[in-house]
Amino acid sequence: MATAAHVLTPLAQLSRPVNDWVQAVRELTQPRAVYWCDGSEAQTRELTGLLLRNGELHALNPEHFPNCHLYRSTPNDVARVEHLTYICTRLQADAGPNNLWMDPQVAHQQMRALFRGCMRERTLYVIPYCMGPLDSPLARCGVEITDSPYVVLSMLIMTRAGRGALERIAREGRFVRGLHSTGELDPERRFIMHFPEELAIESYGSGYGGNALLGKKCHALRIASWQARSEGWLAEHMMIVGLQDPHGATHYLACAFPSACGKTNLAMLVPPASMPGWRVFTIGDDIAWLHPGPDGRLWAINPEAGFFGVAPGTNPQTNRNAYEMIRRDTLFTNVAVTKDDQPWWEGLSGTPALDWQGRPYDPANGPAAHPNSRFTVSVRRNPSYSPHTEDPSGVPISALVFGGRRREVAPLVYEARDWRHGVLVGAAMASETTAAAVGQVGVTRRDPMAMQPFCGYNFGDYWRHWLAMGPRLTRAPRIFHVNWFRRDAQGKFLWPGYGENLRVLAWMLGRCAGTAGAVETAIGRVPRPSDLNTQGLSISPEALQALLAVDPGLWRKEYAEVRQYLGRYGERLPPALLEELDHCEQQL
Ligand code: SAT
Ligand code: MN
Repeated sequence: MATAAHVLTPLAQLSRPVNDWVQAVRELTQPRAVYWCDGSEAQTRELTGLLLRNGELHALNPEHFPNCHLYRSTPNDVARVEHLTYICTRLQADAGPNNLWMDPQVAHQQMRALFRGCMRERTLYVIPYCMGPLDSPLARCGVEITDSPYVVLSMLIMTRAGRGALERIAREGRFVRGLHSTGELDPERRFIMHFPEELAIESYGSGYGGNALLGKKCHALRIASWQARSEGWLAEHMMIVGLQDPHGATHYLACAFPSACGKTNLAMLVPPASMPGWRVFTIGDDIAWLHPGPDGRLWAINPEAGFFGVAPGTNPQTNRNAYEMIRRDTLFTNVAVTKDDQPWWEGLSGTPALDWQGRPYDPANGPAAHPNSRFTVSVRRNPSYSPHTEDPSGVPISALVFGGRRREVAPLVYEARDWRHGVLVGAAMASETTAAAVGQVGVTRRDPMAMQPFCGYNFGDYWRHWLAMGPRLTRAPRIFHVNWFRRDAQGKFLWPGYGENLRVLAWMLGRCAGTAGAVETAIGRVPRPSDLNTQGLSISPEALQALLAVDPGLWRKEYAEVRQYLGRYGERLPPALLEELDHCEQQL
C-alpha cells in the first residue's frame, strides 16, 4: 500500500496562480477536457498514440528511423508570420520602429473574441515548462496552454516540461503565460501577440514552430529580451559552441545568425581531417541567455532542450552529427518520404515517393520537402552534446560572433576593435531573407544582431543596453563578424563552409589568446591569408584574397545605408553608435 509520501500531488493543485489562470482560460475557450502535462514517458506515448490513430502523425520506417514520426502541417501554415506578430506595450515608442505595435487593451479584446469558445470539442493541454536547466538561477519558467497535441509533443522535446517545471513555478510564483490555439488555421484569423509588461503571449491561428511553440521565439527571445534589459542580462538569437583545441583547452563562442543561415550546422560542426586534435561540443543551436558573472566574464545558458532544425541540406557531408542525431526519437515536419517510409529532403540520396503535402512526388509541384521543413529532437541525441549544457551557471563565453548571408561587401571574417565597435557591427548586420519566415526569399534586409524578428522592444533601447553591458564585463568577450556566403562574379560561393568554418573560429580563438595576426582596416581587424590555417584546404590564393578583401567603395555605400537605417530610431538611438559610425567612415 502506498504511503502518503508516495502519492504525488495532482498537478492542478501545485500552483494556485497557474490553476486560477487555467480555469479562467477554460471558461473563455470552453474545452471538452483539460489535460495537465507531467512530462512523463507514459504521457508522451499516450499523445503519440492518439495522433497516430487520428492520422495527424505518420510513423516512419521503424527499422531505419525507430520512434520517428512525420507531421504534415496545413500548406498555408509553414513558417513564422512576421507581418502578424505584434508587441503590445502601453507606449508605442517602447516597441519601436522594429516591431508592429498594438495597444494592449485593443489587442486583448481582439484576441478574446478569437479565443472565445475556440476549444469546443477539443482538449485544453497545460504545459508547464522551464527555459534553462531546472536548477539554474538563470533559467525562467512559463506555462503554455494549447489545443494542439502536436505543439505538446514538440514542447516536450524543446523545453524541460512537466512536473519539475511546475514545482519551480510554485516556488517562484512567477511565470510567463502563453495562450495558444490553432483556431481555424485561417491566415486571415492569425495573430501572435506579446505583452512584455504582463509577461504574457497570445497566439491564434497557426500550429507552426515559432508561431506556436511559445517557449521558443515568443518567450525565450521577445519576452525574455524585455526581462533581460530590466534585470541586466541579454537574451539573444545565438547558438553556443565549445571548441576544444589540440592542447585540450575548451573555449566557448556564441554566434548570432538569422534563421536558416547555418547556426545548427556550425553548432555541431565536424572538424576537417586536416585539423587533427580539435573537438567540437554543442551547447545550443538557436538561443543564448547571457549573464555577466561575478568573475567579469559573460556566461551563457541554452534555454532550450531540443533542436528545431531545418531539414533540407542536412546530410552526412554537410552535418554528420545532425544526420546521425535524427535517426531516432525525432519528430519531422513537412519533409517528403521515400516509398519505404524514410524521411527525405533535397540534399539526400534516394528518391522521394510522396512530397511534403503527401502527394505523389511530381517535380512540377516544386521541391519534395518544404524548404522550411524541420526536425525536432532532444539535444541529448546529438553526438557532439556537451554535458555542460546542464551546468546551472552556464559556460563562459570567449567570443561573440555576428554573421549574415551576404553575396558581397562583408569579408569572410573581421574582428571589432572594442566592445563599442562590436555593438555597431552587430547593429549594422544585414542578411538575405530565407524560407523560415513568410515572404520573399533572398532579399537583403537589415537584421541587427539577427534579432529583427525577435527583439521585444525598441532597438534603440536595446543597443543602449548592449553598450552598457561592456563596461560591466572586466573580461568581455571579443566580438567578430563572419560571412560564409560571399560569392564570386559568377555567383559561386567562395568559401567551402561547413566543417571548414572551424579554420575561421580557430583564428578567433588565436586572436583571444594573442597568437593570431591581423591587419587593421577601417571596418576592423581582418586576417591576412597567412593568418588563417589553410593546411589541407583546397582553395585558390585568388579566392582567399577575394574573401578577405575590404572594398572601400562598397563600404562607403554600406555605411551610408547603415546611417540611414539607424536614423529611424531617432532620439532612442544611443549617440555612441553614431560616433562609432563616424569613426569607421573617417577610417575609410
Ligand atoms: O520557427 S522558428 O522561429 O522556431 C525557427 C526560426 O525561424 O528560426
Ligand atoms: Mn532561430
